[in-house]
Amino acid sequence: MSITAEDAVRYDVRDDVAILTIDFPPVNALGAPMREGMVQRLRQAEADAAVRAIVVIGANDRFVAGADIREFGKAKKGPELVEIQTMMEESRKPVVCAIDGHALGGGLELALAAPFRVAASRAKIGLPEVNLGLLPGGGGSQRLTRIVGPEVALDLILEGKHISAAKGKELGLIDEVTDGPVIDTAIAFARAKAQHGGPFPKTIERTDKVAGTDPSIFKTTREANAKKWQGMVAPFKIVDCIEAACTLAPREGLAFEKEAFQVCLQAPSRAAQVHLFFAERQAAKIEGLSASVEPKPIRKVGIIGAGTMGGGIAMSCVNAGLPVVLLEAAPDALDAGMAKVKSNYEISVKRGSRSQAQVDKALGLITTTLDYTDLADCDLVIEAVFENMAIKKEIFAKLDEVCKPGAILATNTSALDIDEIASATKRPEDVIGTHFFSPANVMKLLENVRGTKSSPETIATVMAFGKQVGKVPVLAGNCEGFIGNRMLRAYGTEAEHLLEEGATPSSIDKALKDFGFPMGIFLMRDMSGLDVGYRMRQGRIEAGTLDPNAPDYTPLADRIVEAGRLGQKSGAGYYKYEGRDATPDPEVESMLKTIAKKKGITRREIGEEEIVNRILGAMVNEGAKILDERVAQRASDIDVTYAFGYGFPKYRGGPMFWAQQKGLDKLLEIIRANHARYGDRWKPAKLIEERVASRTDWNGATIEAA
Ligand code: 3H9
Repeated sequence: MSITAEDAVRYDVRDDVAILTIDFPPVNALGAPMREGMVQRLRQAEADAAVRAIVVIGANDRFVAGADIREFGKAKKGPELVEIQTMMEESRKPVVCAIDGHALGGGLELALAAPFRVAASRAKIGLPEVNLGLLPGGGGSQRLTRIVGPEVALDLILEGKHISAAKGKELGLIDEVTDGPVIDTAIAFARAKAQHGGPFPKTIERTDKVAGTDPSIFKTTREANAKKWQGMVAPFKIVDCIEAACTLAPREGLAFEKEAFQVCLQAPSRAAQVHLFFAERQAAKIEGLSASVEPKPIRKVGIIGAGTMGGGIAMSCVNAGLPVVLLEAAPDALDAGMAKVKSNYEISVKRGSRSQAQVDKALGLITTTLDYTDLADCDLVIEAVFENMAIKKEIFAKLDEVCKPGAILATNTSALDIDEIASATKRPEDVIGTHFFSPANVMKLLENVRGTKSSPETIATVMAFGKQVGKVPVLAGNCEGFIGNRMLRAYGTEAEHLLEEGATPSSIDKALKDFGFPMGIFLMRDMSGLDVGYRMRQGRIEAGTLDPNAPDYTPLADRIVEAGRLGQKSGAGYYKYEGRDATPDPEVESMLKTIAKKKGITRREIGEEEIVNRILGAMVNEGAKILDERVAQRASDIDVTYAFGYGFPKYRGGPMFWAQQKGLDKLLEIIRANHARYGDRWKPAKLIEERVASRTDWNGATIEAA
């Protein structure tokens, strides 16, 4: 149902104050009806002889969440934001924005153009456009900089920070903060301003915080971040705009920002980041789930295993205020685990990311135990011991005995069969995978893995739990490696073949880094340690699911570990190390030559383009198979998995989005050529063939001819 301008902004008068209430669900974004409504209502208030002051407020405890992201890339209808801002700035009656919830992006820009702002203490404000590949394009880079100065503006806008109302007041962005109803404070404030009379302040004309700015801060910022921002457009343009706020006259600065905003809007990185914004929200939704299924409340979490993963998961829970019972098999393991948790917290206090009081509160929520019966009243228990099916089954059998009926029993396995683990209990409907990523207290992804018998309620609960602890939950099906690690294997295998054919660990890592990954695959493997993967391969060989004599088997990883090279921790792996500094190692090169010779491969020079196309092509081909098998609910879930769990550059939108931008037809050509050349590991996924034949995208929508 479309919303009219009159409904999007309501008009009431309380004595002599007009109240403009923005009511444009879901988040009061600056969509066309809302902009039109604001223009109409401001005119009405201006013309209303009974009105001496104007208050703008958002309905449903929200102010305005910014531009309507759904409008990007479409023809613009209705008035521009700037028209509303000019009306508020030029009004003869004082305009007060009453910020009750979020004032973000264009929402804060709207408020900054009003002469006054009051906020509820729970309100959050910020200019997070950078996360969408954009910059504040409604005057935010100019007005905010003029209020807080360039140093603070660089920090707030480049990081896309949401700050509290109290912090906003400290910085001069908010005039008054209240714990009571913000509408009452705003009305009283507006009345006092009307009483006092104009002219009212215009933020855009302030110069006190920008005069005499040292221009070197902009150069230093660009240089310091050049690597981090590689491939992105918005952060560089943000620095330019903040500099413009310090050097140009108000209207010129606004014009400069408008032009820079257009550049960002057209950049492919904007489309990619907006795709991820919606993909992240979509990922939380479970297809086919009846609306009557409610997640169970999670008030206490049990964690089994105080190793790196268990400790990190415990930190995620207590950081969100959830009490944790941390269980280990032996006292020394428990002590070592808690020592690691404490040292992680000490580092965060030293860095200033947490206060000592916050850390004390978090640590106070952890109870340690060696006794399974202490898990009896937990709503959710997460097992995070090492990857051994027999041990996991033993643990789940014990949980079945001690946990209360209806408790969710979850495993943090990264690859093992959830159904087999569930079979150790008499309640497989309560069993599910909750796969965290290391370091679990930092990484955003939570890959929840549904077993064949996991109940809808169990699935809904772990998805809601993910949000509760600040993660980005994605739902995967039960297969070896689920979504993330199954694709990682395809990608790793291709990288290993490239090595045998003539690439080097450093040439592959460089190509991946240039593509935008924070680090290449071989450096990453060296960092995590090579022995775990080796043991897992040996297990698969013993179980008969992996054949080391198959022609496609790539033995370098085994040879490296067998030579005592376990990665960074042993001083050598795919690279050799001086501390943390990696350098290419001729010994690995000679291992590769031996392997290639044995396989009859003539090694050759391999360029970056081929490396990227082969690695990403293999990854997407596997992704399409995952999608076809319904292991992932939708292509965008795979993008979310990779962007939040595997370092896939967000400005490229994820592997499936990348493939679609490149053209599924072009990708299929590459896959077919590789299939002809390398055989079955490149067998094209049926889904890609179908999509190309029907000229549709991953979602089945028709692709318009270019
Ligand atoms: C900008 O402002 C550019 C300007 O500088 C230029 C001006 C000229 N538009 O997150 P939720 C939808 S760029 C359209 O689950 P929460 C969202 O997709 C913008 N839709 O809720 C979801 O839909 P669905 C700068 C939007 O309570 C529903 O609302 N602003 C928008 O957890 C609920 O969202 C931002 O970057 C939007 N702007 O969190 C803020 N925002 O139900 C982006 C949300 O169909 N928004 N939706 O899945 C947010 O950060 C969060 O949504 C917010 C609420 C914190 C507001």
